[in-house]
Amino acid sequence: MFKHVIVRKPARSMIDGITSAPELGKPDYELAVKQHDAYIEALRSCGVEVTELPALEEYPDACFVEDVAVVTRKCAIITNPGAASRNGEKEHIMETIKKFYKEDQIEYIKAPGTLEGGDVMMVGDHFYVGRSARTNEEGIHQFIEILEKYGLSGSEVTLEKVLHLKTGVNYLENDTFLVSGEFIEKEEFKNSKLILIPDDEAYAANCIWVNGKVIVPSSFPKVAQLIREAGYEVITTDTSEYRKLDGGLSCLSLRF
Ligand code: CIR
Repeated sequence: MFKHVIVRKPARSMIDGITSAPELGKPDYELAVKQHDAYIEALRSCGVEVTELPALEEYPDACFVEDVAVVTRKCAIITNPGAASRNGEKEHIMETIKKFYKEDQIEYIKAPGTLEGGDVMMVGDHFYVGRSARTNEEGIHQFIEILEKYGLSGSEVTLEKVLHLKTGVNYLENDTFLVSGEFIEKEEFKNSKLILIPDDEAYAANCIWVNGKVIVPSSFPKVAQLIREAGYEVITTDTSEYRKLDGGLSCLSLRF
């Protein structure tokens, strides 16, 4: 069960955020704020307390707060984002993390290690880490060492086609994974229950399980239906403006 969620309001500068899909156009800031408010409401309806941090104009991508920390039931790990324009975001999450974790439960990924939270998928006490353009071998090594210190474990997952691990695979508890594209055949997930994401709804592989309910991006009816058929209550919320920056539902919050 999750009790707390941390989000960060989008900044007006988000129109200059990193994107691999400029053809989708620039985000509409006003609409992005409305979608963010609705996202917070969706989370609250799952019974969590939401801490909303102020926008950071100097960091266009800072609303994707998931990337700067990994929050576990034993410790919090401040990451070292691999995207140069995002690296400084980590300094702005520490104060909030310190409200929830004691000093000796807070760890740091250090250069030359890089790691972004979007590459980390929590499955109980095990953490899968994607080795991506943003998360390197040294970052993964440090991360697993930290986990082991707290009696947790981690393992690397290779990825080739997506930005972050959770762009393509997400855990819905109950030994159930949402898998798309390159993750459908991965050894790691083969023996679990898999919900296969159709290629034309690949963006919706990034859904979040929150206390028994699953938040799904709107306009992906096939995925919503598959998740309902798997027995979950589905809440939909629109993330169209974040999609323009390669961001999905998980990227917008830290859940713990
Ligand atoms: C970036 O490229 O860093 C942002 N535009 C999107 C980050 C998405 N975050 C995530 O998948 N956890």
